[in-house]
Amino acid sequence: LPLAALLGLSGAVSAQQPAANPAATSIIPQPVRLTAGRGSFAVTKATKIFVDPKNEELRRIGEALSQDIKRTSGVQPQVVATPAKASAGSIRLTLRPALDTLGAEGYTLSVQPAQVVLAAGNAQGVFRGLQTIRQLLPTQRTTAVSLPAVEVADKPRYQWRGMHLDVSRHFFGVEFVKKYIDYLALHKMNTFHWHLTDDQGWRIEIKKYPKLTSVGGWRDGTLIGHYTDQPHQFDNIRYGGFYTQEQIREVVKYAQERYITVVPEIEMPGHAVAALAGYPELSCTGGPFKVERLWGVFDDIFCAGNEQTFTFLQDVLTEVMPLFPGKIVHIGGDEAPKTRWHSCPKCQARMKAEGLKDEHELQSYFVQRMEKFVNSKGKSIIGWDEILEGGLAPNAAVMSWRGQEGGTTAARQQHNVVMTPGSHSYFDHYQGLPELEPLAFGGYLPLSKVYTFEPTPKELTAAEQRYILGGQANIWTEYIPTEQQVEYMAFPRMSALAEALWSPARLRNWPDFQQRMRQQYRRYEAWGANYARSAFNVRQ
Ligand code: TNX
Repeated sequence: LPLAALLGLSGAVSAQQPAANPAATSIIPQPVRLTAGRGSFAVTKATKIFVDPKNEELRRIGEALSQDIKRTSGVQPQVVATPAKASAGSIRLTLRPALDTLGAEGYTLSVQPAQVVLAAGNAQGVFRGLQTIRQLLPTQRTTAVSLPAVEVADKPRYQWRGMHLDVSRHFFGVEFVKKYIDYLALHKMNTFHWHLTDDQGWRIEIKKYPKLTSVGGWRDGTLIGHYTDQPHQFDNIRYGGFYTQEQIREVVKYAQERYITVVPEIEMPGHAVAALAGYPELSCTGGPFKVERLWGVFDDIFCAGNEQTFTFLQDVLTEVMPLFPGKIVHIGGDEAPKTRWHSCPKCQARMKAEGLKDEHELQSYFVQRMEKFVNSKGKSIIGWDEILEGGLAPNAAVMSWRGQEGGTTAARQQHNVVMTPGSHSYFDHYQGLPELEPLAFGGYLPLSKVYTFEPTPKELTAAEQRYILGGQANIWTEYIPTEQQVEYMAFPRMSALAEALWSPARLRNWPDFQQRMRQQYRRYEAWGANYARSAFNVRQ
């Protein structure tokens, strides 16, 4: 089979092949191999979507495609289970064991005037391929829907292609979170990192500790304007919200149906003020505390000298883990000042008893205890790169945010790594000239820079590079109070990120990407998504 050849390194790519229909050359992220053909496949009233019999997943994917076609044409193709080969004149979604060579998410797509065949080794691959078909559809309603002829063979470069969302600093309801997951799916992303707890709000119901949400889920107001050393002004409006466990399950199922893994983050030991507001006995001083209205890093964190802290966090994780079928739990670990631990007799006693030489080693002890617990339940942890300090827990993965150095160090220690450097993947930073942009978190991250994001450090050996699982962008929401603003910060940068993480590095081509983005902007319009025009207009 010329499969290897299809995916071979030498093939021509779309960028060099002009096609009649711009949609055919405007796939984002750029597929591994794409050849524009002649003519197009016309969708008519008679068009059917054939799926392998008795395959519920393919049927669901077929129904999704049918809905899409209905939205553009008004005609809703019927989804029918039929044996192979009956696909002439129609669209077929099918599993082919031979395509396992493309990995868990690879697929092939053949659009010819006579028929469309989307095939993969498993349903997940078919779902990724569905996103390519979606991009071939017209972005505006028309009675004459057709797909440009094209041959695609495709698979992702990285296995972790993630987007994070901070729902603590500002809260976003279930409906928006689902929409966000849809946006990820459309970009062939596969991981949603849900930042559920922080100083300004605890957002997940824990039945054993109701005050986490009844107290920790609400704050007395929010800072107005930028966090500076000027006197602070607050709006004094009670603000908050949280997800019930039932809602969490609903979101997780929604993500699962889109082959997206949800990684929950429960912050420890730092960024814990909202939790401490409900349970001040878990701090070193005993409190009292109020849910934070300011942004930043706070001295009061979970007390490492207090056995109750560990019992509490294990209880919390015992409720959290069964809600998320994914294997990985994010335990935070970032920005934990050691001020309180330093002046806490119980923490000092613990350090002495355990032979720990400083508070960094105490944090390492903390994380290792939590890791043991999580591992005992068949799951593993990931944490921000601070968890390297004082010694990495034996099975922990590292999320490298303070540049890529932490990730590089972790990979050398044979630990899995997700790269999410502030320099290339912080979507809370400005994407255009700050004078012309809505208030953001400082930093300047234009679209062109996201496009150059390279998760694999050159200085690693080939063996070490295998520990780089992929990359992710983070949307911290201190200055992002609305859903529209989340979309504005996400788009168009999510599209550049998707290509950096999915497409082979050798196909990265900024002018060609910009050209394809013209069609992508039309897609944003069709989705009803808000996006930054400024990213397109200012210096890149
Ligand atoms: C640092 S990134 C933080 C967050 C802030 C973010 C703002 C990280 C692990 N911690 O708490 O929201 O900067 O860019």
